[in-house]
Amino acid sequence: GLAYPERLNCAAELVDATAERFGAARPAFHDGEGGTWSYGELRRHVDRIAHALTGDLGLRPGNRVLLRGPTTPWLAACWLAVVKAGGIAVTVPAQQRAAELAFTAETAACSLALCAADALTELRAAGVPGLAVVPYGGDGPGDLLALARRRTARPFRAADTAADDVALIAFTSGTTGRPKGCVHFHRDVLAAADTFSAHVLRPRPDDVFAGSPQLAFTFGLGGLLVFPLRAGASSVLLDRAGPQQLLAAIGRHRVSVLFTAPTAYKAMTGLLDGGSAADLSSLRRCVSAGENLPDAVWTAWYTRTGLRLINGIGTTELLHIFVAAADADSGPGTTGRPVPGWQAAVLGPDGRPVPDGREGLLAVRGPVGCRYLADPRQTEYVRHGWNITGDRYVREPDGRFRYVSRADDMIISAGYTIAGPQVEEVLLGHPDVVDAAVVGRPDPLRGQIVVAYAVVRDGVPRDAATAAALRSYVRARLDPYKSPRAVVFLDSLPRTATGKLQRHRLRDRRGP
Ligand code: 3SK
Repeated sequence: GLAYPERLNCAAELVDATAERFGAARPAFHDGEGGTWSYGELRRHVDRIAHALTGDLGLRPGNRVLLRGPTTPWLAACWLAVVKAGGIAVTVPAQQRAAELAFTAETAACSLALCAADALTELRAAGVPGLAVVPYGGDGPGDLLALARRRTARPFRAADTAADDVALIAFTSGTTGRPKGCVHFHRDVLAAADTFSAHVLRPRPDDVFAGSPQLAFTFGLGGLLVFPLRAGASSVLLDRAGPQQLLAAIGRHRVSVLFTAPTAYKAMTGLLDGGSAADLSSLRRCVSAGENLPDAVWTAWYTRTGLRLINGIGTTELLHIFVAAADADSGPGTTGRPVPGWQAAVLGPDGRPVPDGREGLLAVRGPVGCRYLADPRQTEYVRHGWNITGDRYVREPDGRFRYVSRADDMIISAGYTIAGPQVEEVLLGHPDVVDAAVVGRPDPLRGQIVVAYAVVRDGVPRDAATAAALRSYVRARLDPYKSPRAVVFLDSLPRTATGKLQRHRLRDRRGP
């Protein structure tokens, strides 16, 4: 098991202890413009900011601090400084708008907000009473970094936090409704690194990490900040991290560890197939999570790069990945095994494990637990002593777990139960289909009918003939009742900021 000392500050562990263990001269962060900070520089920036937070801004242990800005080393340094000073980091996605910002700041009871100087308008428009907004990275005298520069260069003594004092509150991305704040301790942050990263990813100090998720999402916080720093490695923090920018960054920084979602792997493969030049020779570990990984995406990436994607499932509630397929376990159609330190089971409706090969709800338990901030949905997530993720899975006789669908993605039509994602996966294999979502639409005769929303390649007619071709393509590969009764063409599918499909928005659509 994981044994942490009773007094523990995860930011001090990630910066100070790593600098001492691996050397202060080693690179810690690269920005998108060619700048690099060593661990020594990172430590000095974090300490000066922490002095300014506690000295100029009156931050006290336990205060909640909203963090908002593009993914840069300065945002990461602010996060580390807040946590090192005993504050609680509440990072929001850079694109979050006023109404949502107000919801987050008020729900998490933030008293201070640190905001990139060029992104203040929306936060000011949120008008949260009692929230002091301090810019960073601007040129005003009250700018956090100006305050930090005027502060002593003496090392900052980390707040004497307990291992189970709160370090961060992360909000779920809202695939199923109103975002929920998830509370995580200092030890949870290190536990994510000491389970998934240490045992499955196995990074080395000379690794260079990069990826697309923002630090507001725990997928990104782990993959781009916590895991590289815990391993003495470095991380490329990119403000813009679309598929094109990722491909460019991999060659430029000799990236060896990549964290992104299946849609980005699919888009990168598409760019490479379309003739985009990219040097991927430095890559050795590629992690896919955030959504189910379609078989076609696994295979296309493997064919292109020779690398077996590390497929994982994680949640904001449990901070990071708890079931993963790497190395020999990795292949199309599997999420692999529980990460060492975690247990997983497939439960039936009575809360008991079902036999291998049978479908049920994925249940996990391990070193990190789900603690919602005052939300009654806690008792839906934590049941029978397990965390119920809301995903339907099968455990195969070889002990690997196979994804079926989100529990609420099942379509019941004329007495048949159909997993929408299975139909999507088939549609995605069609050469004209760029993106697809399959949901149930209420129907007086059948209860529900299967409806496919499809994004097709430029130039492909969005007409009845294409719809019929897609339906017969599915019929040729799945039981006929699974074939969509209607096909609707869209320019793009509704997705959250993390790229997760929002099927509920399609289910709520009236008409086509
Ligand atoms: O959002 C997710 O699905 C996720 C995936 C991996 C790690 C953490 C998270 C929240």
